[in-house]
Amino acid sequence: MPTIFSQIAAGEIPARVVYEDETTMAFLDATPLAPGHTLVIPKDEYPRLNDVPADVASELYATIHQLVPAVEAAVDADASTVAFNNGEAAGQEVPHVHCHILPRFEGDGGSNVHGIAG
Ligand code: IU
Repeated sequence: MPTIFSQIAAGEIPARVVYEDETTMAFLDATPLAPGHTLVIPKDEYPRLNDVPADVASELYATIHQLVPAVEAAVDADASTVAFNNGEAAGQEVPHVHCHILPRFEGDGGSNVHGIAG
C-alpha cells in the first residue's frame, strides 16, 4: 500500500502543491502548525532519510534550499524551523521521507513539529 504522500505525488489525492519537479514535490501541510507550514518530499517512496540515495538527497536538499526563503517570504515569517523526523521513535508519523518547513514568528512561543521542540 503506497503512503499517503506517494498518493499525493501520483496526483491520486489532492493537496495544495506549491512546488514540483521530476524528483521532488512540496505541498502545504494538511494540519499546519503555522501559516505556510510546508512539506517537501521525494516523489519516490523512501521510509527514512537513511534509505534515500545520494542523488535524490541532493535534489531534495536543492528544493528545500530554494523553498525556505520563498515560504518565509510568502507568510512574512521572521525565521523557520526546517526539520525531518527520521523514524517512528523520533515522531515520524508518515513513513515517506518529508522535510517540514515551519515558518516562525518573533514571540510565537515555540512550536513543535511532532517531536521537535524549539
Ligand atoms: P511527521 O514528521 O511524520 O510527524 O509529520 C507528518 C505530517 O504530515 C504532519 O505535519 C501532518 O499534518 C502531515 N500530513 C498531511 O499533511 N497530510 C496527510 O494526509 C497526513 C499528514 I496522514
